[in-house]
Formats: sequence, C-alpha cells, structure tokens
Amino acid sequence: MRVLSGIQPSGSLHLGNYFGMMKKMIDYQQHHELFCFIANYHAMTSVPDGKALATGTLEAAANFLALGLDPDKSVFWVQSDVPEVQELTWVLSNFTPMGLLERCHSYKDKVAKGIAPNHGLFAYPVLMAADILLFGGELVPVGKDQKQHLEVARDIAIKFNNEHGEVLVVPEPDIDDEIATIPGLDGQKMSKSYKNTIDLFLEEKALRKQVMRIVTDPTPVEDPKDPDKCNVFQIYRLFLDKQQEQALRQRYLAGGLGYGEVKQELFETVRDFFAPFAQRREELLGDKDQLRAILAEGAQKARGAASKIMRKVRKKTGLAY
Ligand code: AQP
Repeated sequence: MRVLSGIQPSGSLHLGNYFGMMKKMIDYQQHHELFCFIANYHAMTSVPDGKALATGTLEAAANFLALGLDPDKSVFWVQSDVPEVQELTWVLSNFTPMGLLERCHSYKDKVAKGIAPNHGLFAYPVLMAADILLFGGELVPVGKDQKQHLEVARDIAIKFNNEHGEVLVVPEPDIDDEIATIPGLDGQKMSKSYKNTIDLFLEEKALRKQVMRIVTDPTPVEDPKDPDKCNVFQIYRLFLDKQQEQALRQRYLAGGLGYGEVKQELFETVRDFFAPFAQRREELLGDKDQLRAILAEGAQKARGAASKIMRKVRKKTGLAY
C-alpha cells in the first residue's frame, strides 16, 4: 500500500502534528511504501518571508528525519523540488467546481479570523489534491482538520476519472478516532494559529512554561476530578499505554491530585520523550549540505513516480500532442 502525507514548514512543530500525523507515518514505513514531503508551496499561504520559509524547510526536514523517517526506506522530498505538482494542480483546477472550494471550512475559518483571503489560500485544496494524486497515494494519514480537504481530493479524482478513465488513484483518509484532534492548552484543536501549542523541540524552561499554561478548572486539590474534562489528562494520555492511562485516571478520581503536580509530570514526560530526537535534530541541522543531499535524492525518486502519472494525464487531456 502506498501511504502519503506532508507537513508544512510553517513554524515550530507541535504535539498535534506529531501524534496526528508524523508518528503514524513513521510507524507505517515498516510495512508500507511511504511517500512523505515538506509542503513548502502550501506554507507560502502563511509564511510570506522568504528566509523564514527556506530555514523552516530545512528544519522541517531535520524534524522528520530526527523523529525516525528513514530516507532509504521512504521517498522523502520538498514539494517545490517536484514542479510537476504545479502542472497537475492546473489540470485538476479544471475538474474542480467553485462550490467545492467555497464550502471548505479551513478557508472560511481563516477568513473569519481576519486573514485577507488570496487565491493561494482559496486554491489550497486543489494543490493538496495534486500532492496526493501525482504519486498515486492510496492512504493518507492526517488529523481530522484535513478530512474535508481529503474529500475534495477524492471528488476531484473521481471527476477526472469519469471523464478520462481510471487514471488517478482515489485516496482514502487515515484518521484515527482516538487521536483525530489533539487538543491544545485551551482545549481547542492544538494549532499554531490559536497559539495553544506544546512544541516538540523547545529548551526546558520554555517547554515547562507552555505546559504550565494548560487551562484547568478551579477544583480544589483534595477533590476528585474528571479526567475526561481535563486538558492536562487529554494531552498526557498520548504518552501513556492503556494501563498507565487507567492508573492516572484513578488518581484523578480519587482526589488529592493537584493540577500543578500533574502538569509537572507531563512536562517531564514530554521533555524526556523528545530529548533523544532533539539531539539527532541538532546533528542534522549541523550539516545542511548533507541534509540538502538527502532531499535532492528524495526529489529524484519522487519525480520518477510523478512522471509516470503525468505522462498518462498529459495523454488523456490532450496536453501531449
Ligand atoms: N491538533 C491536531 N490534531 C491532530 N492532527 C493535527 N495536525 C495538525 N494539528 C493537529 C496534523 O498535522 C499534519 C501537519 O499539518 P500541517 O502541516 O498542515 O500543520 P498545520 O495545519 O500547519 O498545523 P496547525 O498548527 O494547525 O497550523 P495552522 O494553525 O497554520 O493551521 C496534518 O496532517 C494535520 O492534520
């Protein structure tokens, strides 16, 4: 099975990205064909500064590699190193009814938050469809926030195939119900735009500060507490197995557990979990030429796969003459 997904190089990495998508991708590479890319074209919708985008791209690559993505087992590349994706985006635009894009929540939410809409933001789901369809991605691990965009990609593929025969693979979303939406410090979806994230590679003091900011209710220490309504518990459980989760649940229900105490435990857990990855990340970022070489090799493999599908698309649409 071909598993494909991407991540934007648009700032620091948070637990939502890791548990919502990256961890699953890294686990998949053991038994599946993994295609994974750094979505720098997408990030242009939120990162206008060229230097920040270039730096962020290398950092995003180092993040994924440090966390366990193996470039020898997988195809790992930067989106803009495979320009065919823009060609397919244009082709697919002609199979995308305006209403399909107008209905997208992510676009509507960003506009509602005061972001001045431009065509890049509006057309984002078409580029995302091209990202997937260009490589024949069958399964796409994403957080629940991307579910609708996946449906758009499916609709576009089906429309294209209805016209031209079975050329494009119709992808399936892979959304794990248990971790579909990782909550942030305030209980809303963890997201950079909501400034409610816990970041993966922070220095100790800053990480502790983030964890201590998790919003809790005013229940006194001695009283029993409901773990299912607690933001700290909802984040902590991501690091626990079933037995450990049950034990923590019992401590909540028994009373006597202060939020300060459990936050301190969570802070130490996050710090210790990511410490070995952070070290590897620093090593990778210490040799940027080597990092660029890994990405160049990945781009070559990705272009090989892309050219096969583009040949069919050009033939069917009449672009090849
Ligand atoms: N809170 C989340 N829960 C589950 N999955 C999440 N993802 C992001 N947040 C959560 C998943 O992470 C992958 C990478 O997404 P991205 O590169 O689009 O990251 P993002 O959307 O930039 O993350 P933010 O913080 O939510 O950014 P803004 O605020 O700019 O929209 C995707 O699979 C995504 O589902």
